[in-house]
Amino acid sequence: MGFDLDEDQKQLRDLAHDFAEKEIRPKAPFHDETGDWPKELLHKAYDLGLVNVHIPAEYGGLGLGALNGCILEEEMGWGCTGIATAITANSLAQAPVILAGSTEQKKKWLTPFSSEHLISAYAVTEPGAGSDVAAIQTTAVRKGDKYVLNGQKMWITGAGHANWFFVLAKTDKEAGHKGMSAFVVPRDVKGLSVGKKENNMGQRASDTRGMAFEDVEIDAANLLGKEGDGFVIAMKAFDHTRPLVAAAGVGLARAAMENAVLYAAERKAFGRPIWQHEGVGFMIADMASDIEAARLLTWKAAHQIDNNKRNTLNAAYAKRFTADMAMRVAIDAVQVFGGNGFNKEYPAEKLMRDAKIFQIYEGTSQIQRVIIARELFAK
Ligand code: CO8
Ligand code: FAD
Repeated sequence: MGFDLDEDQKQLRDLAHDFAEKEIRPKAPFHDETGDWPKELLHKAYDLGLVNVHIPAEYGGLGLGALNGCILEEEMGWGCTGIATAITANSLAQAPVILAGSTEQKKKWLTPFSSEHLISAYAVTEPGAGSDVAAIQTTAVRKGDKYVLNGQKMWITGAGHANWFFVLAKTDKEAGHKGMSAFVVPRDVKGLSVGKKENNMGQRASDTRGMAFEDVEIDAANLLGKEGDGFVIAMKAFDHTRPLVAAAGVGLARAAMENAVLYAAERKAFGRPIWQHEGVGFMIADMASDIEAARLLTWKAAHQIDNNKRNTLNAAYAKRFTADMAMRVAIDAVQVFGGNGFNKEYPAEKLMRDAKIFQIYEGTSQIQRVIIARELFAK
């Protein structure tokens, strides 16, 4: 792998950048302020082919590799990570079906995305268990050719608009992570209810909700893999999606740095542009070099997927480093802007609020360190 993008990748980057600049950025403040779901933007992204990009060609998708997905994601994250999350959440829910679904299941659940703008959501976290996935309480009990689901999910991105959900549930409550199974649950089933949109600190364009399952019956054919495979399916999906999330974090940090550079060149204190004061210039130098480092980690984790190598360790490196880096860069951008950094008329404030979630969702920064330490000591 070289460090230069090929012509196709440059085109992809430019397409996504153009969309981010001309469509996402102008509307981002409105969606941040109101929390309105960016339906029109999602439709436009769909029409441009920027959504569902990882669905294999034989199921009607673009079959885009992980590295290309990261290139796309960085640009959309540069535009607005709230809107980028709303757009990309489909990929997270689709990943387990791509990885573990049978041909029939892939045809049934993935192919419709090619002809219609549909939404899918990934429902693993519960009110009582987020980091500790094996501690979830939702159950799925086999009854003839059906499974009956009971339980609750929390913080599910896109839940208010999803046509179907990837759901992790326990088919054997006594067997820990080996008793977990993975299902596709259509939205229109009896007993499934979705809560109100949560009023979050950042990424407010994205939709996050709780869900409840009360004697929800689904076809047994919606089980992905075998009973007991669910935990590993969910983990393998994270290996694929953590680099994408990291790429969006790189995009956010890049936006914060660019704003800081422009401001620090313009704003004067003590008779010179503030970047010429070492305290400010060094902050921006750190931003720039950390962004480069984060992108390289992210691309390496993606490159491993594209070369059929297990990337658990590198996905965790990328997610941890990028999340912490994006938060640090966004905080420093506020500092560069001084009082204006604390004000909603300037861009740094929103970027700082949006950055925080990178250290929480798709596995917190602590959990990434847990994974890194385990992987290192397992060797
Ligand atoms: N690949 C294959 N197998 C794996 C993997 C993997 N990556 N990880 C673990 N396993 C296997 C282990 O080898 C082990 O196998 P065995 O039973 O044979 O020994 C088994 O799974 C159990 O593994 P662990 O002992 O490591 O399991 P633990 O219970 O200790 O927990 C974790 C492991 C890593 C802490 C796990 O619980 C975890 O990842 N927690 C974080 C949860 C998380 O990331 N949640 C995110 C929810 S989704 C979300 O936030 C979406 C945000 C919206 C984003 C939208 C844009 C895309
Ligand atoms: P907890 O697990 O209770 O953790 C609380 C604190 O303890 C954290 O700081 C954590 O790092 C720390 N901690 C826990 N265990 C350890 C440990 N072993 N070592 C060190 N520190 C530890 N989930 C989905 O399934 N699908 C989604 O689409 C989705 N989207 C989300 C969108 C948003 C906006 C938010 C806020 C969350 C979303 N989540 C989603 C859930 C998200 O993945 C969880 O919030 C996250 O994994 C943390 O789980 P928790 O909130 O239960 O925190």
